[in-house]
Amino acid sequence: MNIDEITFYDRLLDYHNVLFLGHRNADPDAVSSAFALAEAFGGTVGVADHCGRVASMLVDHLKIDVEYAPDPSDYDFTVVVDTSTQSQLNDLVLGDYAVVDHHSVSQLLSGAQFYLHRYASSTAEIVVDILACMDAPVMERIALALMTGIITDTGHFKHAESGSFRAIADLIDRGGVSYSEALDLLAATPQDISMRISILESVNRVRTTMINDWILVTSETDSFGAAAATALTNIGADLSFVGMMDDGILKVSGRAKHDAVRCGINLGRVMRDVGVEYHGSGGGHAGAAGMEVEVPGGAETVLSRCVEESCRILAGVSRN
Ligand SMILES: [Mn+2]
Repeated sequence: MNIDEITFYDRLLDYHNVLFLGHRNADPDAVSSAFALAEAFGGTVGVADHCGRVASMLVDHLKIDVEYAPDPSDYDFTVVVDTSTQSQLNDLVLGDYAVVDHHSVSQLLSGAQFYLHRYASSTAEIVVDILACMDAPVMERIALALMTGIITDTGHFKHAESGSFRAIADLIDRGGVSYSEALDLLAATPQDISMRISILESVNRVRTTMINDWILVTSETDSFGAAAATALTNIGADLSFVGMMDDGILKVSGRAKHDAVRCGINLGRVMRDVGVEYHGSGGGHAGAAGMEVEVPGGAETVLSRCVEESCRILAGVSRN
């Protein structure tokens, strides 16, 4: 049964010894949602296996007590947060449980005692509403945690809805924290040094093609190809294709700026078509896609084909 915030609060008061459980490789949205609810209702914060890089930093910095891979049968009730499928919980067996989630399709709802499920850019935004209707005080640590959940799940507000900004404003007012504190917290996340080196080296190997006013680039790297492709579009390319050779298999990551997608680029299709040409496979979204092909000769010809295909689409289009 889908219920509203106030009913969720009422129903949850019936339970003691509650586990608030986030998905595997937990992100700040999952950890902060579980943490805020556990503090407000009393209970334990758990994640299905471990925390991801940013969430780990959050847990250390805010000194959040987390149970890793807890056994739900040790608790009277579990509230699963920010999780839409059983596979995201690995093989944890849920007893009686509720769900708080924002994913559009959620397979866990049918087995839940009750759930609070609605479309939002982050689960943290739903949690902010629960705290508001409880009239619970929002401690500084909780406000900071939830803000990082919202910031990261919205891609630093690129995919934010009006509710994301309202929730942030609410946390600033009620938590007595500033937005810049949340940004500082996120900036403190150590970046993987090998990733940074891979990205920097991929920049060094860039080959540039221009058509009309579009800039297309290709590059190669040994690892972190997707991160390198994203970085290249962030520093000026409209389209980027980064190849990674591994044992005769070439993996290509492609990224396109919003403008290029608006003008007809669909990298999912480009990757699929070029992938088929080389007897491999490819696909994905219009702005982010990948391909895997077997090429004995190296990456360059395949990357050039990706550029050629994209140029064919962009040939008659200028961005204005
Ligand atoms: Mn989320």
